[in-house]
Amino acid sequence: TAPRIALVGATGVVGTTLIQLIEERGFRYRAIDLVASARSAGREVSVEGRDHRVHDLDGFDFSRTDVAFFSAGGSVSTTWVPKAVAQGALVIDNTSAFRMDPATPLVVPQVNAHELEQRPASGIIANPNCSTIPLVRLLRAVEDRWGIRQAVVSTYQAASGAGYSGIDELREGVRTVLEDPDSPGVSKTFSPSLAFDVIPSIDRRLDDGFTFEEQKMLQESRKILGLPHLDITATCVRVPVVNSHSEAAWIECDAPVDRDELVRALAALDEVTVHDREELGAFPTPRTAGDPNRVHVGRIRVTRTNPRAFWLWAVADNVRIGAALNALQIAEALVERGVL
Ligand code: 11C
Repeated sequence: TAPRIALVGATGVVGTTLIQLIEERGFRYRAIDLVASARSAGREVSVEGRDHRVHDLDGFDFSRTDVAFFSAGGSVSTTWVPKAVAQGALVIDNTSAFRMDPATPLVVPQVNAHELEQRPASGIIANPNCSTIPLVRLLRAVEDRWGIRQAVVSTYQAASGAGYSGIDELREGVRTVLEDPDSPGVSKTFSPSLAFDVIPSIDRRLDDGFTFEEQKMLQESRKILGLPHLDITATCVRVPVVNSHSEAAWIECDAPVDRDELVRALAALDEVTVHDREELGAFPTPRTAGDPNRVHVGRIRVTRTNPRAFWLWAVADNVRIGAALNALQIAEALVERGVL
């Protein structure tokens, strides 16, 4: 029978998108509970044409839940995921709280679905960071054919990575600065204001000068790909884009790379579109890439001075591919394997 599901963070940008994807993909469930903080509890949210009252997380009983999706932030997950697991729910967690826990698989179904054959020891399956997911989906194919020696990545991350408050702040900041170019803009979620600017700092700063977001790209990629020595370094940058993260990656391989073969290998991947026409405008951008359920790749260039290395440009909807869709695809894979 279909699972009983709970969505924690149901009114946030990831929770709202998860509901849309459940509807779009026809994910079958026996019961659905929408759960959120006290601030949003009591609201009515429609799922497949039926109104559901949002429950308060404080006091919610997970003993009637088969699988709980958590996307209400790291501190909510740190407190509540262990309680949900203790009450018997399997948790798919969208935050960084448990990703590096050795008993918790970190899964991108297109890469390591084999880790979903059984219920994990921790009772938790972690969903990776939104910039890591599209990258590892591409790196898997490169590693298998050419071997990866090193990858250098720059990200161009959208405001929606910080939820509705990030999107609202960008829109309000843009309006404010358009009216008064000397205004400092609006700066609560982002610092400084994101309007007409780019900010080379996402998540907290670590002792070595990298940010936690940059560290996630290294550590999570190693874990998902099962390559503990993989050499990836990143600079993560917030840009004034509403939705969809972009990345420029330079990847040096062990063997020389034939561009045509690389284009074919990437285009053959599940749910990946390679934009490789010669006309101007063939590259993907956050606003023009197209199908938000696919990873879009373009600007594939083998480095002239080093034929073992190449550049690519990737665009992926961070809320879908980078969060809600990946989480739902984990659940779909669990159902397919009879784990749920
Ligand atoms: C951002 N990547 O764009 C972040 C959001 O570790 O799940 C997701 C943070 C995380 O701001």
